[in-house]
Amino acid sequence: MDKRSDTIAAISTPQGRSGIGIIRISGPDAPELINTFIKSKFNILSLPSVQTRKLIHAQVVDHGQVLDEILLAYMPPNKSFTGESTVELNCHGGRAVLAAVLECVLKSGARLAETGEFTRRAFRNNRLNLVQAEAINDLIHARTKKAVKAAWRQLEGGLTSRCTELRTVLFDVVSEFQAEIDFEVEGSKERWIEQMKKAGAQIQTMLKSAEKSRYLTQGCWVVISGPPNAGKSSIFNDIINIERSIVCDSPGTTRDHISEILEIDGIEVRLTDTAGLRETDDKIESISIERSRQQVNSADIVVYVLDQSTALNDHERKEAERVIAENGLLVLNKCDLEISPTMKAFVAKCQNNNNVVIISILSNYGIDAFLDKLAECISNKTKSEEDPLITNIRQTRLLESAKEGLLNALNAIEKDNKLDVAMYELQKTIESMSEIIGEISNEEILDSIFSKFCIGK
Ligand SMILES: Nc1nc2c(ncn2[C@@H]2O[C@H](COP(=O)(O)OP(=O)(O)OP(=O)(O)O)[C@@H](O)[C@H]2O)c(=O)[nH]1
Ligand SMILES: [Mg+2]
Repeated sequence: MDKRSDTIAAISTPQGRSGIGIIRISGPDAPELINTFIKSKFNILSLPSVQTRKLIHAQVVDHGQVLDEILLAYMPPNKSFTGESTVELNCHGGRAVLAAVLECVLKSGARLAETGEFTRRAFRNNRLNLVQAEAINDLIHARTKKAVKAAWRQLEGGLTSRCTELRTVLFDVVSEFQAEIDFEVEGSKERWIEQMKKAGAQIQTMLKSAEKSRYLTQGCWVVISGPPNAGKSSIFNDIINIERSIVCDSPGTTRDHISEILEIDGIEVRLTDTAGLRETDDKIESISIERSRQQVNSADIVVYVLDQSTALNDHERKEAERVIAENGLLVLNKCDLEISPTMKAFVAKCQNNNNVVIISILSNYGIDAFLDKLAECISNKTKSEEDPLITNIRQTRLLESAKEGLLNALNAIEKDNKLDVAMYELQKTIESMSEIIGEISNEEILDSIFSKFCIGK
C-alpha cells in the first residue's frame, strides 16, 4: 500500500507512568482495524456512520485476555487533525499496558507512525499549512508562557497572512512589469519602487523580530564570570535559591561549570556558574579556566563579579569595562568589607552606570536591585518592537532570500531600469514567501522538516 495513505499508529503521550495514555490511529482502515481487538456494547464497525467525536467505553482484548479498559473516540476525515479517519484510544498510562495495546493495533494491520507523520498528513490534506505545522511543534516544545503565545500567533496565521499579503502586492507589481514588457503599457515606476520599498521594510521588521524570537524558543544564557573568590558561586546560589555550588574562602573552588534553568519575566534562562579567571600552573584549574572563557564568549549575557575589597588589576578593569559596554552586568560584591584603594577610584567612576550594581551577598545588601537589573538586562536583550512572527531558522533563511531578491529588484529598476531583471528577482522573492508557508513540492525538504517533530504528533 502507498505509504502516504496506509493506516498509521503511535503512542501520542510521553512514555512513563501516568493516569491516561493515548494511542492515535489514523488512516482509512482505522475503524475496521480496531474491531479486531476491541470489545464494546457499541458496534465498532458502525462508528463512521453513527458515533463521531464521542467517547465510547470499551475493552482491549487479546486472545480472550482483557489488556485494558479504555475510552475510544472516532473522528471522521473532515473533523480530524490529520484529515483522515482517526481513532484515539484513551488507555491507562503505564508503559507496559500502552505497549501491549499498541502491539494489538500493529498486529491488526496498522504501521508504526514515523516522527511527525500525523502532522505531515494533516499538512498534505490541507488541514494546516507549513507555518502552522511548525507552530504546533513550537507549542509542544514551548517552555514558557511567552513561547506558548508566540506559537499561537503562528497557529492563528500571523505569519501566513503577512506573507500572503506581501506576495499579493509583489504579484501586482510583477504583472505590471509583464504588461509593460509585453504590451508596452507604461506603469508608474515611482509607485512600483514605493511598493517594493514598503514590502522590504516589512520584511526587515519581521527579520528583526526573528533575532529576538530565538530567545523564546531557545531561552537566554547568562554566565557568571570573574576572578576567583569574588563571590560568583554565592551569587549563583542566591539567584536559584538553593546551595547548588560549593562556596569556600579558598580561591579556585569552582572547577566544573554548573548550570540551572529558571524563568525570568517569561523567558527561560540558563544560569551558569564558572571557575574563577586567573593565571595558574594547576593543570585541572587551567582546563576549567579555559572552559570559563569559552562560556563567556558564547553567553548571551555576562554577569561579571568583582570583590570590592581586593586590588583591581588591569586585566579585570578591562574585562569589567567590556562587559558594561556589551550590555552585561558588572556586580561589585562584598560591599560589607572595606574597599581597596584601586577599587575605590574605579567604583567612583562607574557606580552610576546602569549596568553596574553594588551588593553584599553576606549582608544581603542590594540583592533586590541586582535581581531587577538582571531582569532588565534579559528583557533588553530579548524584547522586540513587535511580537515575533518568525520562530525558526528555516523561515528566517527564506525571509533573508526574499529580502535579497527584493533589493536586487529595486537596484535593477532604480539604477539600471532593467524591468526583466527586476521581474526575475521579484519572482524569486515571491517564491521564497510561498515556500515559507509550505507551497513547495520538494519531498526531501518536507521529510527533513517533519522528521524534527515528535513521534505520535
Ligand atoms: N564578606 C563577604 N564575603 C563574601 C561575600 N560573598 C561571598 N563571600 C565569601 O567569599 C568567599 C568566596 O565565595 P565564592 O562564592 O565561593 O566565590 P567564587 O567567586 O565562586 O570563587 P571561586 O569558585 O573560587 O572562583 C566565600 O568565603 C564567601 O562566603 C560578601 O558579600 N561579603
Ligand atoms: Mg565558585
